[in-house]
Amino acid sequence: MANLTLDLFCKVVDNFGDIGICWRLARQLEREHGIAVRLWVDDLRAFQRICPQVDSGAAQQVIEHVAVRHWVGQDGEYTPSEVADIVIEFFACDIPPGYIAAMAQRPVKPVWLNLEGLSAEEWVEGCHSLPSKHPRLPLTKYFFFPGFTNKTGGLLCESGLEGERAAFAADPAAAPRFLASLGVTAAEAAGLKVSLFCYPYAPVAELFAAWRDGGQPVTCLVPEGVAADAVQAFLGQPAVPGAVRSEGALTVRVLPFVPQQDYDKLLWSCDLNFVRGEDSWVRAQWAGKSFIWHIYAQDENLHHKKLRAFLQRHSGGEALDAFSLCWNGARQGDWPDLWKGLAEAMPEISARSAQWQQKILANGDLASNLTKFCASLT
Ligand code: TRH
Repeated sequence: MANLTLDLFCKVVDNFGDIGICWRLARQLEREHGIAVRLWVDDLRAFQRICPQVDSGAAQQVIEHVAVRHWVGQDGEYTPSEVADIVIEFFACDIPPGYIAAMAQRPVKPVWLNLEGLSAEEWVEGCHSLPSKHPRLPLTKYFFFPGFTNKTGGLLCESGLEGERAAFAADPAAAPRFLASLGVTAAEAAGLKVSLFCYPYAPVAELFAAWRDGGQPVTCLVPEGVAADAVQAFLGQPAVPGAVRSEGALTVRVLPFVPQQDYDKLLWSCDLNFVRGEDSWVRAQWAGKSFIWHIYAQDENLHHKKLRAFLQRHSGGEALDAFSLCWNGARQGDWPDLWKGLAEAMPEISARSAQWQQKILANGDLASNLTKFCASLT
């Protein structure tokens, strides 16, 4: 795919997942597929949280060989020569009408994709790669769905990721060194290490109480800004990086919000990872440790259906399913019991993770599938 150009449009709807996914995809397309990528993003501050090199005041900048444009609005005229060979809109964000008009004027029309959100539900297979003709212009847009089966676009996974993870795991000093760089003490690192990334409405206080009163020492590492009310209530002080408190068997420590590449290392360093949304959820699956997913809430509890679809596909076992359903408010349960069940099941869950990874990667990774799909259309 060398010499191709690609424009990826990202509207930050909420939090960090939109830009997290687009940034990951942009880098991989450039690095592994030799495509000249331009990433258009409307919220540079959100981008800066996961990628500190970002200058939030710059209209244009280049980061890791990816051209980044601040997408400031829908106005503006574009010439056909400004349009890329491949145009991707993330999550049905409306790209500027002037840009679409220029796409239609291009002698060779660009490949136009709408990259959708990840779901384990079966209907995704029927919608993946479907075309949608523009009502007026000679353009066709294709739906590209990430997913868990060979009838979907697969999942984002860099080619070197497993090698990096394995090298990190093989070096006994790597995790302690990484955690120490975030302020975690040796005593804290000796307990069961849990990273916590969830939405504010997760039952964090209930889980903290179960850990505090349980027999096993637990160190819970929480990036700044996550579950801030519950964390602050436990700490009895503002939840700023470095804040720490132990009570009973539980220690809670607030970490700085780490750059995206370091977030993988945090997942690799912990025994159990609480993740959320889409991108951290996928990374937890590559990390090969037990994980609990907090799904992004939708109206009419639609997300509970999505959660169940994933749990069924993943088959992590009864304890994991029960804990996950209660964590997401799809069921009520007793937290000390739920935790006891999960803690006992964790070695088996982690042991099965390699099998799960093989299954979901059998179909190839999303960036490779996407480039193949684009090639098939030209
Ligand atoms: O932040 P999220 O909740 O993002 C999204 C958005 O809300 C989006 O609108 C919605 O569509 C989607 O969820 C389902 O969760 P997610 O997807 O896990 O993205 C978080 C990103 O932040 C991910 O790329 C990892 C990164 N991250 C860091 O870089 N450093 C950190 O310290 C942490 C905790 C996360």
